[in-house]
Amino acid sequence: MRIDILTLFPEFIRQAVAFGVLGRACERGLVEVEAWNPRDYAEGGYRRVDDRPFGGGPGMVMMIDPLSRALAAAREADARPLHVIHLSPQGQPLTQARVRELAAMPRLALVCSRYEGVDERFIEHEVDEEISLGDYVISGGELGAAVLVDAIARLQEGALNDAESAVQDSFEGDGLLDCPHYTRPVDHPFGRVPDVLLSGNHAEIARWRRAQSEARTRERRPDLLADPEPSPGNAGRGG
Ligand code: 9D3
Repeated sequence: MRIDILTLFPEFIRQAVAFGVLGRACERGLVEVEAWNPRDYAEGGYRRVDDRPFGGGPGMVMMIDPLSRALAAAREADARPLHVIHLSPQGQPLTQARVRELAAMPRLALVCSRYEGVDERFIEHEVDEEISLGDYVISGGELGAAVLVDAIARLQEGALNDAESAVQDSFEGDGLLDCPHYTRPVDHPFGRVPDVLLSGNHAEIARWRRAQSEARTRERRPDLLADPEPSPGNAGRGG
C-alpha cells in the first residue's frame, strides 16, 4: 500500500520509517511512504503556512491552501483513491481494529498539523477521518503518523518473519495482555526462570502462559475484559 504524509518535518518521517520491521517493509515495497511539505506549496518569499486565529487567542493556525495544494500533488502522484486522515487530539483514539481496516486500504494520506491546528474548512473539505493517539498532549501529528505507519506496515503480508508473527500479539489474538518472557541465564541475581518453562511439558507451559495473561489483564487492564455492549440491567462490568 501507499501512504502519503503531509508534514512540515519530512525528514522526521523519513527517519522514522527507516528502521526495523518498518524499514524492511519499505525496502521490500510492501509499503511505499512519501512525505510532502506544505511549505513547498506556500506562496511568497516567506513561504507562509500559518497565520493568526480569527477571534483571537494564542498560537497560530495552519492555512488551507499550502495543505490543499500539497494534498493535490500527492493525489496526482498515484491513480488509486485516497483516504485522508488528520492526526488530531480531536480524533477517535486509534485501536488495533481500526489499524486492521486501514491496513486493507490501497492508499492513505496522513495530515500532520503543528501549532494550534488546522483551519477547520480544510478538515471539512479534504479530511475523511480524524485519529488521535490518546488523551495526552503532544506537539504535532508526526509521531502519530509514524505510529500509524508502523502499525499498518507490520500487518502487510510478508512484513513479519515467523518469529515476529502478529497473530499472538495482544489485541490481535485473544485480546489479552502478553505473558511474561524469559531467556538465559536460568539463574540470575534478579531471580530464577519459573520451573514450568524449563519442564518441557508444552501443554502445561501453554496453560501457565494463558493463566499469566489472564491474571495480568485482570490486574492491569480490566477494561480489556469488560463486555463492550452490556446487556440491559448489566451495569457494564459483568461479574
Ligand atoms: C496545548 C495546545 N492545546 C490547547 C488547548 C491544543 C493542542 C493543539 C495541538 C494540543 C495538541 C496539539 C498538537 N497535537 C497533535 O497534533 C496530535 C495529538 C495529540 O496532541 N494527542 C494525541 N494524539 C494526537 S494526534 C496529533
